[in-house]
Amino acid sequence: MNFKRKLLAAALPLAFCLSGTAHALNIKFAEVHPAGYPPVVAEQAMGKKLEEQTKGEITFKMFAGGVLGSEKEVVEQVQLGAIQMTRVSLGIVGPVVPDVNVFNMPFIFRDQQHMRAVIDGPIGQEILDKITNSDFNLVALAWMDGGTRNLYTKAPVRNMADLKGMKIRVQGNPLFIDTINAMGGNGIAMATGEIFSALQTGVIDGAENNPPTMLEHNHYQNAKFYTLTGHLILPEPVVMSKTTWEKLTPGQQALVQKLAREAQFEERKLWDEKSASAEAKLKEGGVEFIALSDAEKKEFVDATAPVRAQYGAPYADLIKRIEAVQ
Ligand code: BDP
Repeated sequence: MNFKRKLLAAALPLAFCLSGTAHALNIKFAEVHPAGYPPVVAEQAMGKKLEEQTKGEITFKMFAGGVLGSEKEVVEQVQLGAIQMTRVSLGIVGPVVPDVNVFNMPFIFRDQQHMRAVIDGPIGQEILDKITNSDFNLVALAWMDGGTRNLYTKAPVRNMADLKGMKIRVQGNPLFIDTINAMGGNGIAMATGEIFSALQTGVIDGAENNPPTMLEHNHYQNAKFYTLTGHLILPEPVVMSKTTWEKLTPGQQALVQKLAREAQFEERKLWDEKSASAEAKLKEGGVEFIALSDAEKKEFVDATAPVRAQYGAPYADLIKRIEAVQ
């Protein structure tokens, strides 16, 4: 190579960088759920629109099925900017941003419709902003629906007394351990990916989750009783690393925000379909759904009142506003 050519070769990458066309921003999106799961589908649709509408300035790749790690590990990577986006259960965010724990309290929402009305309105935005304005280097963009969580166990739980002493897996948040303990069980935190074998080997007696997770993560194979406690209705924020966010132009930021919000409503439709089909498949797979009478359910609600009192104390006004949402 002669000298002139060498100079050209050295200058070219720089020229591309300056023109801004050569270095697309690549988004790796981490999901603990498998391909085809409602949020995964909605997030992929969001990514596709993002690629199209930025004409490839932003690229998007989904890493489903937990291949990039547990939710806790992924959140840490997103904080560092090594992974650009993820959706996590709010349960995992609580220990990092305690203000969000109001939504993580047992029986804080009356039902799924109430939760949706709250997350769609100003309170939902306030909680997203709490995440964004915390020191944790995340920008919270929208909410995915994660349905209602009920107990599933190897031996039937037909009332609260049956739960006594049972080891129940929860997400890594002390609030959830306290919740299960208040119900008489023994809350044990572990990552999603460990539940299947923990149920199989009897390390735990049960777990708690929505029907799609119980089905798609195969937990029903070793836990055949599903008690409809409805103790948690957890929405799930879609977050971007602030490090990534700050690399976007204001126009790109607005687009990401808009598309994430669209995904919030698209996922909801998918969620309702999936919940219904998961319920049917679980029943076909031999799972007994155990309905509770009002009095039986009230036992669970009353037993967890101290947890709400403890964790909700700093947020009395917010809780009143949540209760007032119709
Ligand atoms: C599912 C959530 C997922 C959690 C999982 C769990 O969608 O984000 O990781 O529960 O309990 O419902 O670990």
